[in-house]
Amino acid sequence: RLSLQQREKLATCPVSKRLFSLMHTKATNLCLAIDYEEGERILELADKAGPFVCAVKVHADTIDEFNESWTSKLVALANKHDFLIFEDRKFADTGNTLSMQVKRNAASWADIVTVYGIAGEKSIRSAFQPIIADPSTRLKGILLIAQLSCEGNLCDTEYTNGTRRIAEANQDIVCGFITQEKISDKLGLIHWTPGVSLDETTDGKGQQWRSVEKAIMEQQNDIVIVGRAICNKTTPASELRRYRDAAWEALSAAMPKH
Ligand code: UP6
Repeated sequence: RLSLQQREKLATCPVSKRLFSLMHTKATNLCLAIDYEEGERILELADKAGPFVCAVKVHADTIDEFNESWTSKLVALANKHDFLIFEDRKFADTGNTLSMQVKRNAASWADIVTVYGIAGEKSIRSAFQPIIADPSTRLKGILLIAQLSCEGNLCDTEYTNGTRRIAEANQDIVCGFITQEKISDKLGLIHWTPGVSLDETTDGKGQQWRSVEKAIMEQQNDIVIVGRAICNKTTPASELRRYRDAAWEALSAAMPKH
């Protein structure tokens, strides 16, 4: 692997350049998935987590009292701690609809959103390129969902390969992938992986968790996305440190020293 600074030079998506730089500066490749329903609780944990994470991931459509006042508080925390705001909306539709959905639901407050590759390159590019190029919108990159962590999911090899091709051909707007393993050799693209826990292997609802070490060293992902393994513990602060350290140690071991 190359260093984060070398990869920053190769990246063309604006959010990826920023992300490589802040990962290096803050020494973290941990993304915290805060799936609480109470908006205030999310903000409290995001403030505590700020120094340990490169991104905070939310699902806007699961949050009580989700509104502009809440998003402006989250943006203030992201600016204070220098982390990305990740709205995990998992968009999948025709280009015109995608564009309308993104403008209304995410572009003004999220740095990055997830999108399925299923609708194809033209729909994705026509919706996201103008939004990402607009200096007045916060959104500066998308993550294509290449693989899912849940048992029995329908992302087969053909879908994953098609999604990889869309990402590689649109690196000005695509930051990288949601995936279980490294799928592209393009070093400007970033592999983000959910399904990570150091204590449990399943939630009994289809989710499959594996260790940080497996996700980064064996499956060669860059960023781990950790949710309940941190957020549902009685002491999230100590878990944040534990997961940040484990993930950073694994990534550092795989990178050149200079
Ligand atoms: N997520 C997955 N797997 C995927 C894609 N996304 O778990 O393949 C999302 C979930 C959740 C988070 O929607 O917000 O990542 C994982 O949370 P957990 O660690 O609590 O399971």
